[in-house]
Amino acid sequence: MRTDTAPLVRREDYAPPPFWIRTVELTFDLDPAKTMVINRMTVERNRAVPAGPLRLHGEELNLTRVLADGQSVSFRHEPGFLVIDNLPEGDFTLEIRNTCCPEKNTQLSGLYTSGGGFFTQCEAEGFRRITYFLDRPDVMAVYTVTLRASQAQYPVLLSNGNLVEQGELEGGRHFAKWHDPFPKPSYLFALVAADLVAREQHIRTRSGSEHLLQVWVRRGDLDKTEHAMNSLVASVVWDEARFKLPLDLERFMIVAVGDFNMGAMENKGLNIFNTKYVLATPATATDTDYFGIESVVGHEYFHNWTGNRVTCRDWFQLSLKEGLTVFRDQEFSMDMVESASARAVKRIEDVRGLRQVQFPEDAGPMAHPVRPDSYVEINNFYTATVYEKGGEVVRMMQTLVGRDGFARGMTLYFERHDGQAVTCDDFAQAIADANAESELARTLPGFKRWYAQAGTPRVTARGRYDAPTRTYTLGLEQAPGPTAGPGAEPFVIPITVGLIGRSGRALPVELEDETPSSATSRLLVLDEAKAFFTFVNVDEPPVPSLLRGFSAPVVLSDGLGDDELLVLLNHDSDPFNRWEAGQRLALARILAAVAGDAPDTLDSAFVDAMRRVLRSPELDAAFKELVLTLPSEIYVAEQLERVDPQRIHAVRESMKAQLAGALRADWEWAYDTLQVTGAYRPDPVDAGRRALVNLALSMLCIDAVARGDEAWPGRAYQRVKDASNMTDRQGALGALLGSHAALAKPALERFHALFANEPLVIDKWFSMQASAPERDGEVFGAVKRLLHHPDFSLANPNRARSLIGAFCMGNPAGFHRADGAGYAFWADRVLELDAMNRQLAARMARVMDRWKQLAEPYRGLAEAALRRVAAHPTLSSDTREIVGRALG
Ligand code: 0A1
Ligand code: ZN
Repeated sequence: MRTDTAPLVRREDYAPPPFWIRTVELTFDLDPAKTMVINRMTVERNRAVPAGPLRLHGEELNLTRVLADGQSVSFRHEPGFLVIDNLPEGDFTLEIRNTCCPEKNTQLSGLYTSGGGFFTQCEAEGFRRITYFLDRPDVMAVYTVTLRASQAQYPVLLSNGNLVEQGELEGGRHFAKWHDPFPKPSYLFALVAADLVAREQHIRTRSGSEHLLQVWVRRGDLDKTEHAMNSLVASVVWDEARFKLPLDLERFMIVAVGDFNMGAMENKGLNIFNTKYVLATPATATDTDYFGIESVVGHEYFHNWTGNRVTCRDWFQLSLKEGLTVFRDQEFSMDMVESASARAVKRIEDVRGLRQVQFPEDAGPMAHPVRPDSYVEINNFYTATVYEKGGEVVRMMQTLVGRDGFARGMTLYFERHDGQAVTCDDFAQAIADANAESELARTLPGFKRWYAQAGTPRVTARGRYDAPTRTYTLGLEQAPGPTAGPGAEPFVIPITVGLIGRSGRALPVELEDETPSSATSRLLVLDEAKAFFTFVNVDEPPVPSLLRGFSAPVVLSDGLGDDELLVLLNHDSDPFNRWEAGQRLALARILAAVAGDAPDTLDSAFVDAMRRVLRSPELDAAFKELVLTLPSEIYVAEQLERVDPQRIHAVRESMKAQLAGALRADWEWAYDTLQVTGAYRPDPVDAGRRALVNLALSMLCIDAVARGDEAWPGRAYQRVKDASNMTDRQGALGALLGSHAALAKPALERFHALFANEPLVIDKWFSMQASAPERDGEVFGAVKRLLHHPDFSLANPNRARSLIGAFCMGNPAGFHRADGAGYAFWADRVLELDAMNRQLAARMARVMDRWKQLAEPYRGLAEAALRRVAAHPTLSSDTREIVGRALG
């Protein structure tokens, strides 16, 4: 067990390994209490570095023997390592035998049991919990794996690559032998032994090769795998079409497991998934779940090239695979929809997520560059910065070289690096080299600062119109975010801009000395601290539409007032900025009321603008729902130096109630006219209508409860009982909870009774209660009671997240209590979790990242809770790193 003495690992200390492991033959005798592992490796000395002992990683293992070239050798243990000093000269074989105990593995890292089967999770450093190894991503080997287990209990035996042999053994046992022809790092190893069934599909790729796709689940879940399989087929087709990247194995498997720390894992040819991202039927999964499955299936599949064929040299390069693969899965989801509007909706949702999670991370104690410089526990760096900001960095590259140029860059990247373990620099270099004339190539050294400097840059824009010369001069200035560190240098910031006349006309965007063009949108590149751009042939004072499509992960301040924002909301041809204008109008009002500078009554200009959006015949329902949803409490808090979560909650709830009342007739119209009829289809058009109808229902319930009218809550209750799909059923239950309707209680009981045997739906049941708007401590009381509910278990990560995560992270007003009881609850749960699953505990600990921003009495109480956790004598290094940084 790692303890608080775990050392800091630094990027600058990277050194190549003194040995390579070229092949690995693993034999497992699977037993929940004592699994035996035989590990035969061929080892080569790395002659490029000085000779030294072989130091193999190992954690919670029992070693039974070590043979080098068939002879026993002496060895010693150091914390976390098996050290062998006297090895044969030259290359040799090494055989290690050890045991491990899967049923006691509550960390869910390494080999563990779940639902009566065996599963593995080796990223980032789980392989060392299975056997002794050079458990680092630059050591790539070819694996042959033999699994032996009871045939009755574990009829299905899977590992990476291709099945080469299987058969029966004595004593009711059987075996399967798998061979993966592609050299891979140990973190991509996987095995599964369980009683499972598969949905299968054969596909022929463009190049004519045949492949078998399988989605393995528990018996009884097969009817929930159609969408995952469709998503997998679509992913294979898309990667070949867009990037010419084919499926390279005869067989590609997805396996679903109910106990999993993360979303899913891209093990070569054997992806292991959290059930949440596999199982769906219209009755059990929402539209959001369906889209989540599509994107995670895509993400893991796309890793086959970006991560597996080309992997990371060291864990500091994690974004090499994660940022790039997030970008690819986002592009995939966008390419899956037909309309430009649906693409924009996806972009808005992605940016909303980035701002809600990554921006706060980048401003707080866990701020780190996309390519971090140091860590104690690498598992703590699977962050929104590495993933989502990393994805934005790749997106900016595509913006700077164009879509075709980016595809060319990808081709060069694979020509250069297929089969290698490389760095973020190698990737950026390949994209730039394939586009020698591009803005990326011109600015590459500066562009790479996105990998090196933390913090969200601030961009300030000021425009001046000159009527006599019909010119508009835009001044752009950048400043690094406060966490960028001393000496931060300017970023290379692509800013897509348009100019709009007061009547909504798109104006030309020609710069001085350019050949005239009819374009109404263009790219500016800000690569210095400050720059001016002069637009010509501008007939009227324009409203600038900057950072279209959110072309860079920055905070923009453009000084636009209400009138100008209304022009953008009503007329911008860029849907992202149209949505943004609406959010900014709302945000300005919330912030003014929170500060006490304005009453929390909404003005008619804002209400009318929202009504126009809701009633617009041109806009899609999905887009309307995004505009009409007020900025979240967390996003509001991020705009403030001192945060009073209760005040933010009160203001936002009051404004929601006003929008509910002022637009009552419009919500009724939306509810009545936009219902989706016919069979459930998880497509963006239907999903958008369901989202807007559900928003309308929740607004109508809020307004009705305030007026003492029972009709709308009655309708919502009816819908909980008889909705034909989970999106509508959950929407109706949410409307009752969100309006504090008396019918919420019987509706919850009904919901539970209907889905008592569906764990993923019971997760929703917990999380909806935990994230319901707080009033008089009712939600907190319910959460404490739910801890003792027979369905609750801290050991199952999905369930723990659905109650504790949903409350502590998703319910600011419930959690931040003036008596500090929310923080005490958090501390107790983190300590309980830490003793069984340190990765999960460390994630829950992140809730307190922004405690220093809190106003009193919250701040002092939060600090006390953090100190209590930090003082715990047996705290894991994972959680210690998080609370240590928070207390900083
Ligand atoms: N590479 C996976 C995510 C993942 C990372 C770590 C894990 O265990 C600590 C598990 C999964 C992905 O990006 O999907
Ligand atoms: Zn990933």
